[in-house]
Amino acid sequence: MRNIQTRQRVGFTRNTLVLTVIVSAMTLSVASASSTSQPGGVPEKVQAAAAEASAGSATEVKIDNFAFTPGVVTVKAGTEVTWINHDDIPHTVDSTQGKFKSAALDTDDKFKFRFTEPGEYPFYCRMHPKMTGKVIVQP
Ligand SMILES: [Cu+2]
Repeated sequence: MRNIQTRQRVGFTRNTLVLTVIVSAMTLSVASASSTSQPGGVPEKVQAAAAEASAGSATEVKIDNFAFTPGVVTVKAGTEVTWINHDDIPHTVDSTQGKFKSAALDTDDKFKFRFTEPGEYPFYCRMHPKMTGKVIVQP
């Protein structure tokens, strides 16, 4: 009985030690990660915010399998939207309001348009008029 109790206690102590080592190792790696991530004095959170901001000023619409994806994009005024054709056949991007009109886009071709005025801008493919989409521009 005594022996078992002693063994259990030893086991408990060893587990605690291992746990302590793991926790301190984690603390160390977290500490070193946060210190190496800001060599230029830019905290991670600021970098993430900057990435979000730049993502908001450029948006991509993929043309794939006879569809615009996403079909509806909402962007801030001033955002440049890029359409890229991933299909093996040509498509176009035409504003139904005559605001923009792409050439025939071959595979991997891109068309870009910067939306400066808030509003709704429906578009379609003039080769396949059932392919439609819309850009919503917010102030
Ligand atoms: Cu098309």
